[in-house]
Amino acid sequence: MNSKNRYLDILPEIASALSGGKPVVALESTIISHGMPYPKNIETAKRVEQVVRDNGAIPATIAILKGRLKVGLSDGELEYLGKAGTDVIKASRRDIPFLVSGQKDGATTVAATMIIAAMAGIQLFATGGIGGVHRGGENSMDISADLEELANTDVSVVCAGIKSILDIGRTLEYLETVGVPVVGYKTDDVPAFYASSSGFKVDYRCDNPLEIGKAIRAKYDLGLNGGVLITNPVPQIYALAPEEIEKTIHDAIIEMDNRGITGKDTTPFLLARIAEQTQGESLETNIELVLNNAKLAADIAVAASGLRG
Ligand code: PSU
Ligand code: MN
Repeated sequence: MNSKNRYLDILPEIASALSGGKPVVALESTIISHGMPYPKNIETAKRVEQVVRDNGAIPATIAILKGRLKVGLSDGELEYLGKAGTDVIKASRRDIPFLVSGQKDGATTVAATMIIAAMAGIQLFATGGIGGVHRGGENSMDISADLEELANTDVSVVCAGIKSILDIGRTLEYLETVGVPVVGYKTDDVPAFYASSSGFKVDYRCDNPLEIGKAIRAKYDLGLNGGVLITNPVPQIYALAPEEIEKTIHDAIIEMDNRGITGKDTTPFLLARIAEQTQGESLETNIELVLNNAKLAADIAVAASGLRG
């Protein structure tokens, strides 16, 4: 047994899918604990898993529980994380060793989920939004560990683009520097999470899942470490008007600065504040875009499973 594997608990259904070369899609847990309020968070997590299944892949929601790296959660474990919310530690790369050695719980960010997915042999992961270079990041140096993880760990991530609580331009520059291709699914523009376009261009546009699967396969065959970032615009009917959301985000950032909120607390604060200010409209958009991403990730995983050999 690989020494990493002794820290991993992979649900039997997922382990057998992986050993049989069947498609598996990883899902994160910070989005459950810190990204959405209870009980919508748990309801959404379950719907996301169902969408993955309905599209022919096996879902693997990842978290750290009592120091164990969990690949696949029971309903009880999911409920626990959803109810505990921000009382659970938001776990990124730096947190994993201490949670494991201290037998603690952690909800995994994109970075930490990628690490654990890679240990389990999962190559594809669906979420809503990734972390990036924060606005003002040129001074604060607040750059999410998600970006370095995409640079180094062999897991590709489907997201709804770069949220404008971040500095979209600098986030894209950073990804370019560290060699992460940004793909647009059926779009030339990088989507902006709540809005379907940011005005920035993607590196590569792909119009079908197989094309994306082939590029990922080529990257790994060539030993080019790291992930591909697949950006998938929120369906138009659920998109929020850019001007409107921009104003809400702007006000939320001012409020955050006034309250002195920094570091890992910034994204959860902003998401909650924006949901409050839009009377839940942003939350509905957030839920719909995650479901949309889960479908695309499953489609890519299914297409990629046909490429093996
Ligand atoms: N964006 C969202 N919802 C989220 C997150 C980002 O729309 O829940 C979470 C993800 O887990 C992401 C993390 O990996 O926030 C990034 O946090 P930070 O910027 O502190 O690295
Ligand atoms: Mn940060």
